[in-house]
Amino acid sequence: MQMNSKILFVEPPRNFWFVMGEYLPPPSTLLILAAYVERELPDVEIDIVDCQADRLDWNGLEKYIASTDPSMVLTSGFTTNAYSCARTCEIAKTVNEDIVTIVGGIHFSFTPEESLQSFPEIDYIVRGEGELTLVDLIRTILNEKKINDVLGISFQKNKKIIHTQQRPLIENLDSLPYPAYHLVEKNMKRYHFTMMAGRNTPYMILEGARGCEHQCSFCTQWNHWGSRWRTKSAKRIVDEIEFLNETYGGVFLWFSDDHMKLSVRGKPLYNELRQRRCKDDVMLFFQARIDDIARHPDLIAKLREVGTYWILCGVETDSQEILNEYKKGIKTQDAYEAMKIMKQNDIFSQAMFIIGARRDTHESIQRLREYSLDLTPDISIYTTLTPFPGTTYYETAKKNGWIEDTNYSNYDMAHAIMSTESLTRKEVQEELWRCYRTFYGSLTKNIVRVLSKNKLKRTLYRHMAGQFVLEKFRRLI
Ligand code: B12
Ligand code: SF4
Repeated sequence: MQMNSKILFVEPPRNFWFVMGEYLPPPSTLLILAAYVERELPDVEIDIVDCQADRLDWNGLEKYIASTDPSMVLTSGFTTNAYSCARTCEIAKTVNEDIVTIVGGIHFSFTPEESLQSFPEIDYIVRGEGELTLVDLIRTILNEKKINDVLGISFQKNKKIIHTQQRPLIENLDSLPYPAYHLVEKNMKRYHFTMMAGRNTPYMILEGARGCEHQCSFCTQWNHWGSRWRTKSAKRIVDEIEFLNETYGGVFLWFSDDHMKLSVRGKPLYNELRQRRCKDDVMLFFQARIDDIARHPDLIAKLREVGTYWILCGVETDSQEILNEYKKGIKTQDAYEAMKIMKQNDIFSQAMFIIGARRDTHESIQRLREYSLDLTPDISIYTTLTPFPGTTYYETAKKNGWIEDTNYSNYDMAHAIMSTESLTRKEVQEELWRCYRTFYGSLTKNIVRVLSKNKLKRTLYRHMAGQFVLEKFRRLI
């Protein structure tokens, strides 16, 4: 029987990250992939179901798949979402065992052997960059050609796991189409990030660059993207910003880029944006390294003029020794400079910290807490060192038997996964709670913050200082 050419991208029901409050993100990865398939395979019928936005639980998803009768079901997730991806495939197979199930993304790219063994409901794993491989795979399946010729996939055949050769990366990211927001247009009003931009501010994710040329030991991103940083041109990025703003009213725009690389893109982005009307309407969020910010105060001031509103940066720890161990390549002093520059330019500063390094003790984490207070970022997010598959840290931790919790649902950086040399996993979890309590629990500081003139700051502190976040962290102990 000839297979129909209907493919369904699924954003499955997921648990959200309670730390950042109430939000509903657009399924950015699926939109990026769907746009490419739509352009390259115009005869293929594409649908996206976003279970969060459509308020579908697992039963609802099953009914949706049954009623739309796709021949392929595709989904994406990172480590903490691995089981929800597998469950999506399982449900597709329950509806109709002939549905071909395809998954991709960081987690599956680094665990193809393990994932295919644990989840027989997954037919194909697309490793690494998805666009070209996915189009090749769909075409090959529909035309019943030889699967082994598709580069960059892993699958099982006759109980044997096959990994085809890695596919080379796309050289020109400008060649990619805009993400397919038109396929989720009915949900546009639902995508929001209350704490970061307000409940009614349209929230969209866009991609300017892929990868990173640094090699931090706890991070998957450089490895996933072949240790390279590739960017779209400034014109293309700004065209995309303008398009999202003018077509869908996107205001809070979140760059998915792992590394802003101001030294290369700061000036061209400013020059492009300053000529566009949308600069007065958008609220741009991006992630930058603290050394990059510290070295480019002029560019931060310029990017503020054209809508930059919130910057997230990985400060990680106060200990230079641990920073070196992480291969982070920054100096603790850079963080003071970066925070000062963001403050001077009235940009919301979000500092990320990691606790639970092997040599961490109660005292060293106390020092990290004091350092985080001393830096005075607008918001501090503390996380536990998490051995994500694909990181060099994971390899070390696995070899040394440090990984105590192998339940991937807990790999959300809020659960302690490992002990340290002197702290048990429970003690690391307690320390994490203490970090939040110290930063957000001070009554006097919070009264000042909650009375801030800035409405978003008030919302944020009310959320963080409120019992909800602290209580959630306490319950994890
Ligand atoms: C935006 C974002 C979010 C958004 C929501 C994302 C969403 N749409 O659901 C929010 C803010 C909610 C979020 C939350 C979290 N996030 Co987040 N997030 C990102 C970010 C910055 C961008 C995601 C994105 O759009 N990428 C762009 C796309 C194109 O890249 P991609 O997903 O890798 O997809 C490509 C390939 O991998 C492949 N592919 C991927 N999936 C599939 C599927 C198929 C079928 C195929 C064929 C191919 C394919 O093709 C794509 C195109 O080439 C990434 C960092 C990053 N740059 O990816 C972190 C990241 C994914 N988040 C991360 C984490 C840890 C989290 C949190 C757990 C905690 C936290 N600290 O934020 C929570 C978990 C929430 C939850 N329960 O799901 C980590 C994951 C690490 C890991 N290895 O698991 C990342 C990598 C950040 C980092 N630097 O470590 N996140
Ligand atoms: S943590 Fe940041 S700087 Fe380090 S490798 Fe990952 S993306 Fe690059």
